[in-house]
Amino acid sequence: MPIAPKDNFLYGVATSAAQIEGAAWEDGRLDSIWDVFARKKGKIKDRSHPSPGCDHYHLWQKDVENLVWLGVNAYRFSLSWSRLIPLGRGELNPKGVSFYQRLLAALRKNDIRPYVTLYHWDLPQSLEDKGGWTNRDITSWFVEYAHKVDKALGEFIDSYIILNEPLVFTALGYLLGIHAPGRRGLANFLKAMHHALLAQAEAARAIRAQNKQVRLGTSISCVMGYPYRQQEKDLRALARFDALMNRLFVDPVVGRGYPTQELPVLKKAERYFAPQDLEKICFDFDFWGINSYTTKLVKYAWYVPYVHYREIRRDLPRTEMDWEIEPQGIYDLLKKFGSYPEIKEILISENGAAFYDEVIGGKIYDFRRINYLKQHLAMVEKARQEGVPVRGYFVWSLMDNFEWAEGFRMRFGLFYVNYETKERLPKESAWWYRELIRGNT
Ligand code: IFM
Repeated sequence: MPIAPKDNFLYGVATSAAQIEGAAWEDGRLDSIWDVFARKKGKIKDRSHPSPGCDHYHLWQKDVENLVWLGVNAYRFSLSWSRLIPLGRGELNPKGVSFYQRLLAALRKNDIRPYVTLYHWDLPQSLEDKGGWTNRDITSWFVEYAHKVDKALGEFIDSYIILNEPLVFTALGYLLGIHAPGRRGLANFLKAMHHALLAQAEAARAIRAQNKQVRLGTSISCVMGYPYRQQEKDLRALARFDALMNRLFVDPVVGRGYPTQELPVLKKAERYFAPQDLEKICFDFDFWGINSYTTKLVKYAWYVPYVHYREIRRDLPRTEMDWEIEPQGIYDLLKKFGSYPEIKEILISENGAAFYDEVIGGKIYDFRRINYLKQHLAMVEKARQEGVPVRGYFVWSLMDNFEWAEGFRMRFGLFYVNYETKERLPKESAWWYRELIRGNT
């Protein structure tokens, strides 16, 4: 059963600046780490560059019209730090501010609540040149950015999402080097992880101090894991997987500390702690955003350093990203986080699927995406009926966009984007979501 709008449920869609805006060097914007990373050979699988994006910077009015057509009551998007403060520090760029003011005003006029992500992976390159997330000073850079943004835009914003998926940008960007800025090594990761948590809480406190109305949350990437066998070794492997994939950026924030029992390697981060850091990384968020796409089967593996587990491929349907489709995962995650007394409210801040989409006679028959969304929403509703405080659901994504290291070839959108003409076409899933929101499905 769809959730009736009268239940005050948010039906939204989500995007991020670096993935859709384009206009990379226009009106004062300067390079983010993704602009620099994507220029390096072999980093983006389809050899594309994020700079053209979907040209949302120029076509934003069309995109707001599409939001209105869909009937969503919330839109999650991110601010580009490099557009607002091109060198990362200093004065706000008036043209950048004006762009977001116009967008926010249009959303308000159409009764669409903005959920504004402050940081969705696009650090200004000049800050990366100073060490980026591995430099402890990022805490004050980020607070300064948050403070200025909120002064300029806060009156139009209902809710902030402070960070998007800190595990992904610290692990892929600073440990494995497969995302920007392409750095590697455990020490880099541990520093980036700790500084991201510090910056997150300090920025949230800075906003709270000057803006009492706004609601504050943050979004984490989550993957529900299941044991290969019901045996001690696999169950312990699963606990390590869960500590890394789901708890690492939650437990320290709610005052439970880093999950060092499961992952002793995290103790190595202590050398980067200053007194009171464990208190400083705590913040009592109004809501938590859960981004959930897939699940994993986990098996003990002694030879994998630090985590001692590996993932086993299951015979399940998969998306174009090769992610297994198992809707039960989103339900289990909701039950898991719903049982944290420190978590007051949950949003599914991302859920969606990439499939190969083809335009046939002006239409895109993406029935696999419709099924995916339907099945996941049903699980969200089940959890909600069982008392989990889940208050909203955001489809990733409003439109096809730059899927990071995959480039533009992975299409997650409800709207198909023709990258030659930048034309947006509603896929069948967009029509379906629209009907669902109207209560007709
Ligand atoms: O496109 C990304 C988004 O930027 C963060 N969460 C996962 C999505 C799909 O990979």
